[in-house]
Amino acid sequence: MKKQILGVSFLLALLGSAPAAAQISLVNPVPQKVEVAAGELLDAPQAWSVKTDAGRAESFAVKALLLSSVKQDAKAPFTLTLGVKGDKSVKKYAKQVPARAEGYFLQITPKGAVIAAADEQGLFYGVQTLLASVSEGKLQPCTLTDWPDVDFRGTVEGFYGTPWSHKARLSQIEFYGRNKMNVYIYGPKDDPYHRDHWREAYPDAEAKRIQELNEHAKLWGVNFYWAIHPGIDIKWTVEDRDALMAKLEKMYALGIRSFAVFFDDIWGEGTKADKQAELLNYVDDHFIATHKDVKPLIMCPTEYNRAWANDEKGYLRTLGTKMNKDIAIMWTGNTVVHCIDKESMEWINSRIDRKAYIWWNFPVSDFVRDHILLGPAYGNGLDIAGDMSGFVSNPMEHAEASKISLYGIADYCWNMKAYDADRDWEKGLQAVLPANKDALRTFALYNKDLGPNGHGFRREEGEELKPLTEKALAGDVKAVAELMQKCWELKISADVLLGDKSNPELIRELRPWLLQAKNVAEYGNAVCLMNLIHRTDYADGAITFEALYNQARSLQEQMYELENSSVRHALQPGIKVATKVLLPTANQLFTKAVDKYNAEKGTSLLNTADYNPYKLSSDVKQLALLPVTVRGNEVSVTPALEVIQWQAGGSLLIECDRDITFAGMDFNLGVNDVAKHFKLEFFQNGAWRTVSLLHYSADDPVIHTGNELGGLTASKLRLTNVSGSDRQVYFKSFKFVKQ
Ligand code: LOG
Repeated sequence: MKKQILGVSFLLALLGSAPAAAQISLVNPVPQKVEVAAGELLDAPQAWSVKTDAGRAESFAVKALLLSSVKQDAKAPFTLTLGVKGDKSVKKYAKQVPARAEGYFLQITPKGAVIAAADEQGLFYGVQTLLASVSEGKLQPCTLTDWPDVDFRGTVEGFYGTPWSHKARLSQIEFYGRNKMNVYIYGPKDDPYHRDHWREAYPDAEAKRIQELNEHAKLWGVNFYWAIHPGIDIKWTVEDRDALMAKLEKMYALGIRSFAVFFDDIWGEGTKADKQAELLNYVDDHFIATHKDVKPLIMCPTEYNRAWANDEKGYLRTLGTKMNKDIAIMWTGNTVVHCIDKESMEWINSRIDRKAYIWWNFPVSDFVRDHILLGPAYGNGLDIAGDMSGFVSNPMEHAEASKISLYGIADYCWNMKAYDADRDWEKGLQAVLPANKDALRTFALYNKDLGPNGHGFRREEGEELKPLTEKALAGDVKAVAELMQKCWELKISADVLLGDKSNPELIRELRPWLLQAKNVAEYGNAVCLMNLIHRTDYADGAITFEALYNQARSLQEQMYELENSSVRHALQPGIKVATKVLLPTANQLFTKAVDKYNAEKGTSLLNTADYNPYKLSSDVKQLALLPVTVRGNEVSVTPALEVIQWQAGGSLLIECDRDITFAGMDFNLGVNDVAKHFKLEFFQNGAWRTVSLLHYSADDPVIHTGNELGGLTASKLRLTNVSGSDRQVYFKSFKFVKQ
């Protein structure tokens, strides 16, 4: 029996890569028009001679050629003729140049290549296309005409959590340039000089880093937007207006030429549409318009998605009518995290009287930090290029891992109609980890979905396993053996990746999930064997059912312990892998095998698979799905990010599966003097008992409990809004300590 099980070849996982494709398929984004010349592929030249007008030779576009392994040699027979429309060098090709900003014409023949572009940015992109197409040492004679569908394409570093490192940002910018994205909006929520201390100038060292990023962005054809987030405490006064202008001038002096102002995730004074419009018009008229070399201003509104838009109060229409038309307005879609379609574009555009600038909240994971999102970027309409002024993705704080989906997003924005998310997913994996693409692919198959979350945004994961899991659960032995092979594939991929030396930064980001994947895979293996071994009367040589059962139980615990260990980062509620199909199936198979064994052997082994002693529930919608996590004696609820609408009478309940004795507790709703509006109760001996709440000081929002909590033993606690009215608060932290 054992032989039969292990005979299932798990080596298959490592075999089979895609067949060699034509050189143009190496290019990202997919070019708009390509005519491939008949005949064989040629060897790429070892050297080329570059012909441009004198003035053009120094441009960033021509300099980008220096990154190629092909040398420049004035005597080389293979010539590269490069120029922008109007240049003498490409005069002959003027008619072929597409009349589109950033467009270019590229012709490759055995004797040389010509790139004639609409502008310098187009020339840079033509060079990128040429470089990508020869990157495998082959030359594909062809004629290509190319331009972007969307004018502004890129990312907004706009998530909560640890901002990207300087090194990660440099690498992102290069990645954007290579994949023809032209926007990087710098707006990390947790950079104090962006948000909490927006009035203050950057200290010198930080200012220098921003300057360096901006210079780097110029080399890669990326507009570095610096964003400011003043809404949290702005007063509509001349002083604050001047403080904003002064900060923008400071950033201009550093060399920044593109700016954004964000008003998301705030409440109160800062949310007033007419005031926002008035302020931004002032910035537009007295800063943007007076500096001739800056890009149009971008703003993120407070009502940045349809679910939060109050049409009757007319916030968006006010922006639409009052705010200068050249100021772009960002939009996340029907909800905070949502795919975008034609209908939703029409809805927003008709209100803001301009084309919305899309802020797509994918693959950002700041609201599901226990997951890492390595799946394809799918779901947006392919017919909306003409309805938007820009499209930026908000990525994960895991910069390198985000590149898998960003690769596809770059393509989507450039050539929407031809977009194929699955094809780009494969290409993106290859681009991010060429040395171990297959292992990354296998691992990524189990890291696509977000799990249940407050935004209701889910991704496909494990669809391909379903026929197998259904059969396995129905008792089909072959299916169970095949499922075991899948677990082996996952374990092998995780080990291979942990040993990868080609992209250490990626492996560092993935590490918690790689370790968890090994647990999940080993658990899956144990459970599959538990389901197979009954056919040999629950023992196969030295392997017994009970030994496998003990192994599976131990792995359940190991998974829980890893989730609550220091392997996870500070704000991360856990480490989840394969939660959509593989792990739930393994859990069901576990219960099934234990039940069968108990029934046949008269034993009473525990059949529950999922272990978590704490359960949170809430009728405050935005709190209902927040995970509870444990570290040592400290139990905490994962913070929420956006403004919480805590209705009158609404409460948050945490239940434990046993009595616990409390040592202390505090929480932070982000508002001073708010303790009086809430009631905290503990369930003790069949009744609710109230514990007092207080702030230690008037300007500290943290809420503490009275002394009566210490030593109190209870199994549940409940926090209720007793103010009699709906309250807007944050949910910045919530923790209690056990004795
Ligand atoms: C924030 C953003 C955050 C994202 C996902 C916008 C405009 N703002 O709910 O900083 O990364 O959602 O959690 C947001 O999306 N608030």
